Amino acid sequence: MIFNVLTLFPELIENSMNTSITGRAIKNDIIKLNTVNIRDFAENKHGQVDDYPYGGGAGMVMQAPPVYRAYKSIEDRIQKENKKKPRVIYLTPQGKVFNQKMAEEFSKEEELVFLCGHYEGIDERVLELIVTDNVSIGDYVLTGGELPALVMMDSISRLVDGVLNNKDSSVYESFYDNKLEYPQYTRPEEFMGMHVPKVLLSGDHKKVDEWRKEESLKRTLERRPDLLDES
Ligand code: 6GU
Repeated sequence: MIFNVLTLFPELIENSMNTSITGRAIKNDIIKLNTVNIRDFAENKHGQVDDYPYGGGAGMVMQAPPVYRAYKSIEDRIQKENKKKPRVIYLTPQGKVFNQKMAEEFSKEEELVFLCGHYEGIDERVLELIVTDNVSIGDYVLTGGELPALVMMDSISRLVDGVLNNKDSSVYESFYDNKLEYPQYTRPEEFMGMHVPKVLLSGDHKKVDEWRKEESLKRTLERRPDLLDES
């Protein structure tokens, strides 16, 4: 999987992605991160890439030409490699709300492009030209698309073969089968007078499995009953 990120803040993307599990996957060449600084494609020597909105109003708008040229630098490379045009994801609160099913779908692509906007957004014409998917990470407002892109890349990465090892196993987890994860315990067996559920110490794998399934369902009913309607 190659993640291409068009952004004004490449160091934010790189610092985060080079940390922890995604960082290990990048080191091991299982995923690749390619950040493209939109400012490098500015027309003027000051590197300005935004301007006042036509029609007036608050804030600044990112200009179409630098965004287009930055995107084109990725597309040209992909075309040379005889690969198909990648999906281009624009991070916007106006997009479809991201979920696990979308993460699974995106993880099947061999390459993705994330477009991160700032200020009051990006000139609509370049969006029309290059964006294939508008995605939001929830109903609240952020200052830019970088954190949403990082959220998406994190969740997509862990679905890519070889990113997780046994120790960070992904079989039983929240949203596996649209259910929340069961509670987990580790040593010590007693903490502040609270004990680990006896069944987990029993060594009876069948009983443990049953207990976990039950807790999973109980927890989902209590905390996220909306998930059960979806499945
Ligand atoms: Cl994807 N972008 C921005 N700027 N704000 C958001 C968002 C995205 N998703 C939720 N809020």
